[in-house]
Amino acid sequence: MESCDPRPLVAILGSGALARFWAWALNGCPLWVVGQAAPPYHVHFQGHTDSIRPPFYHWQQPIAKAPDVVVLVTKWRQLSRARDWILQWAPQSLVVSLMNGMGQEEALAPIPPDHMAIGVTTAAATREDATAQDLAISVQSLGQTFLPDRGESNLRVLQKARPDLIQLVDADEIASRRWQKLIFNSVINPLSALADCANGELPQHPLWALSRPLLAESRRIAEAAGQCLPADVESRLQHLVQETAGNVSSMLQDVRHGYSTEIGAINGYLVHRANQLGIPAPLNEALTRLIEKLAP
Ligand code: KPL
Repeated sequence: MESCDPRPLVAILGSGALARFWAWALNGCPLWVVGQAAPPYHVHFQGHTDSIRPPFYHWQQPIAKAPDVVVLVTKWRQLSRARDWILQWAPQSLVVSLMNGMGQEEALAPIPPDHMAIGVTTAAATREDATAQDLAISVQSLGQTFLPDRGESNLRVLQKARPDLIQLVDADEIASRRWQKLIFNSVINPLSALADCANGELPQHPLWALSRPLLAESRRIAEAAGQCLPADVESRLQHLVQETAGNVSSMLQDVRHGYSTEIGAINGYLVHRANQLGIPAPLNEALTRLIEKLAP
């Protein structure tokens, strides 16, 4: 029987830490998950455990009804599979991308830009899978999630479902937030992956000595690319490190699981922009090479 629920049907693409986070955060909305690792997911947050069992489809499974909204939270290594899935099953849906890094627009190119809302999130969650059947995450920080306000009612409904997490902001603000997140990721992710430690232990690690010059280099690239970043970007970085202290960064999680990382969409993207702009990016370049060697 057709559902008469007026709320949009949401499909979450991915089954890693962030996908489980969103399945938990939007629990109660009509949603299902598409990915590799079938629920139940156990979510540890502030001393409590919630177990959720959203309806689930494997990538290759046919779906019964096209979703209204697709929340794209896969890793970059799964992006082409996610793109093909969207083109096959959800060509008219609104795609909300909350992936790390930059360049999604180009990578998702056949999907028309007016079907896409590229947002940014500072939510932090770490996978804690005990076994392949026992899928768990610990949520370190709910963070904040920003989505571009283009007047879509489906985004408004999502925002209303979680007004504590999701804010709709204008195009300039979203661009600046995406760059800020990119710059923070360009420091925290590779340094934590090389130091092999949780975010909160980074400031005590000798490699953290690189954080200042690296932040300055990434910032110069952003500014040369026309971004105006807040003056207190350095203290915002420190705040993010503290807020996500218990988190194992997504890059370190990838390295520990033997997966390829998102370095190309983070520091690699900054190197690419620096080359286009004719400015040097030695630290971003060195870190990109080191991480590519660590996790090819
Ligand atoms: O985005 C993150 C990541 O790990 O990719 C942060 C916010 C740095 C949290 O670890």
